[in-house]
Formats: sequence, structure tokens, C-alpha cells
Amino acid sequence: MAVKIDSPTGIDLIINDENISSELKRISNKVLESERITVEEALHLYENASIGLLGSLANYVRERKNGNTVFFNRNFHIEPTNKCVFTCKFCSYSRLIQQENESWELTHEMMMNIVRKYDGIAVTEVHIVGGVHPKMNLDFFCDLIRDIKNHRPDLHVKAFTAVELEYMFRKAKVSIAEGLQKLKDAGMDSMPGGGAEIFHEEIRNKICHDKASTEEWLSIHETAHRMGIPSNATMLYGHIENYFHRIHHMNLLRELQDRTHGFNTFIPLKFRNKDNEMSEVSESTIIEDMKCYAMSRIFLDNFNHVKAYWPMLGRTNAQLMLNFGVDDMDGTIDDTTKIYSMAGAEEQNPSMNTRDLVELIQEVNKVPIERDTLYNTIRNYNENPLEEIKQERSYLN
Ligand code: V47
Ligand code: SF4
Repeated sequence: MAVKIDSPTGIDLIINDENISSELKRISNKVLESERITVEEALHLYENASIGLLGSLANYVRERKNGNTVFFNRNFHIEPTNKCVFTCKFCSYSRLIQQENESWELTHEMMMNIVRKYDGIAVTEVHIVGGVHPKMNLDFFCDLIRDIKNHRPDLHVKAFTAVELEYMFRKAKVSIAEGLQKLKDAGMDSMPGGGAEIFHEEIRNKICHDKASTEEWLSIHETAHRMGIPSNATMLYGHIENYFHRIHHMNLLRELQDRTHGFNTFIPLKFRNKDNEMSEVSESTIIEDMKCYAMSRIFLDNFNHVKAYWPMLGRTNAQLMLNFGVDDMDGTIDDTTKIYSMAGAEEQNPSMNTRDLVELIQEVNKVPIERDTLYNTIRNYNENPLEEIKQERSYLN
């Protein structure tokens, strides 16, 4: 959805400030003219632009693409297990297979019970992601997805990071395309964006050397897109990587998106340092968070959406990012994820009802739109305010 902006007066003021270098002006004007900026230009912007300039440019791009809209959905997570064969140093969530006391492993029936809990409730998406457990194989997950779809055909199943899939397919001795086809036939609708971390080898080797490589991650997403399975992409930032590594990461995604147009949204994930092997690395400041979101919005000109995942950032910081290029806040989640609370995020019991999300968005004068996973509008909450909906859908609290 392209939106025309009549007068970028605020940006004019900032760009025409005499203290801004001619190079920054030149790059900024490219962004305003919808011209793609290069890796070198992005790096220059990252290193030299003020937070004010980055925020204004990001907001400009965001408004051009999505107007004043902020999307969210009504979703819940299933985390089948936190046992994992891999050893990512930043992960506070996984437990080795033998660490029985702090680990969980849900059975097929337990996961179906989670799905049944939402009977009669208008959630539109289940997000399934977890550790990589050798016993939970391709057939196990095909059966699960098939049963979820039989029970609730309208529920969009967004399932498995490329890391989980790479392991699942390798164990099942099937190609990427064969594995994805089986999952698609079972009812998998799309893929989340996890497991990407930082693609640059220098960093990837240090923080997650034993899981799917950059090439494997990209290849799984590219194959999925070509088979009509859309996906998201993430970037784990704010640890030992630098600006160049972030731009390099986003450039690989931008190139893939040029080839397939299969990514829905980009999600910068802020590294949290509690209870993991990288606890000595300090977390990024809020200024760095704002710069990271803004640069993502400016650089990824072929991504329609940038998401602030509020369980990890905290709801007020996520709200702040709505002025730094973000147009999506993920969903209600309903306290069904442990990944971030275990890593020390502010949200220890992540759950917001529709009212909380709508109010958070309206508080910063944006328009709350409930969407489905593929960004089709379900409801515009400015046009159809919550009070009226409450009578129609009594489960809203
Ligand atoms: O890949 C793990 C991250 C990801 C930590 O696609 C950490 O809509 C910060 O990908 N600090 C999994 N992050 C979650 C994920 C996701 C989340 C929400 C929405 C979507 C989507 C995808 O969590 C992992 C890793 O990058 N992670 N540990 C940590 N200590
Ligand atoms: Fe396993 Fe994922 Fe944690 Fe890595 S980030 S150890 S793959 S659960």
C-alpha cells in the first residue's frame, strides 16, 4: 500500500540544517526520492546521522508505505520443547537434552489442548517455535499441524524457524523442497523469521556455530517463497556485532526479497543478556534500539513491514519504536511464550488483550488495524471502536 505524503516539512527542516554534511543530505534525499541506498551509504548514515534525522527518514518511509497505520494480530504461541541439540551462546531458553529439571517437552495431546483452549475465541494465528529436539521429527510435526487444521481450519499456522527445518529435513533425509511440501500439505501456512541471528560468518561462528548456516537459512526461505510459503526475517542485534554486520545481514535479506518478494515483515530482535553464555555482554541502549529500527526501515526498501516484538522490547519501548519506522506490533500472544522472559526481557508474562494494544497504538496518534498473518485488514479500530465490537464479540475484555 503506497501512501502519498503531501509535505515532508519536518524532514526538510532537519535536512536543510546547516550542520548536516553534504553527504548526509545527498543520502537523505535519495531516501526521500525512494531511491535505494547502497551498503556504503547505509553505513555512512548509520555512523553519522543524528537520531533525529534517522527517525524522520524512517518515519517518512513508514508513512509512504503504511500511512499512519499500526498492525497487530490476535495470536498465541506453542513452544513444543525447550530442549535443543544446538548451543547458541545467546540463548537463555534452551536446555540440553539431559537437563531434565528445567526443561519441557509437550506431547501431541498437550499441544492440541492448547489449541482447544482457544475454541470460540477469535485468534487468527498460532505461532509454533521451540528448541530442536531429535525425537520431534518431520512426521510428528506434520501430524500435529494436520490435527490443528482439522480442528480449526481457519487458524493460520506460522511454524518453525529455518533452523528447526534444516535439522528436521536432514534427519528425515528429504530435500528442502520435499520437506516443505510435506509441511505445506499438512497445513503449514507460513514461517516465522527466527534463527537468522547475524549472517556474517565472523559473528555467526562465535555466537551460534553449530546450527543452520547463513546459506542454509537463506536457501530454506528462498525455496519456501518459491513454493508459495511466505515468511518473516529477524536480526539479533546489540551484542558483539557492529553496524557493518547489521547492514551486511539486511543486504542479504534485501537481495533475497528482490528475487522472491516472499518476506512479509522484518523483525529486529534486541539481544537480552540474562542467564546465557553471553551475560557479560551489555545490552544496547534505547538510543541504539531506535537507530537500529530506523535504519532497518530506511535500508529494507522492499519490505512492506517492520515489526517491534513487544514481549522482548517491553510494551512502552515498542510503542516508542512506532515513531522510528515500525508499523507492526505482533499480537496479543496471551502469555504463551517463554523465550524472552527467560532471557531477562521486561515482559515476564507477555499478554495484552485487544484493548491494551489498541490503546497503546492510539496513544501515539496512530491507527490500530487488526490484521491476519498476511496483512489483510480484519478491523480498523478507529472506524469501529472497541465498545461497539464488545457487544458483538463478548470474549473481548
Ligand atoms: O532466533 C534467542 C531470539 C528468536 C535470545 O516471525 C533471543 O513473527 C534476544 O524468531 N535475546 C526466536 N533474542 C523468536 C523469533 C520470533 C519472535 C517473534 C515473532 C517472530 C515472527 C519470530 O529469538 C531466535 C533468536 O534470534 N533469541 N535468545 C536472547 N537472549
Ligand atoms: Fe536452540 Fe534456538 Fe536456543 Fe539456538 S536459539 S540453542 S537453536 S533454541
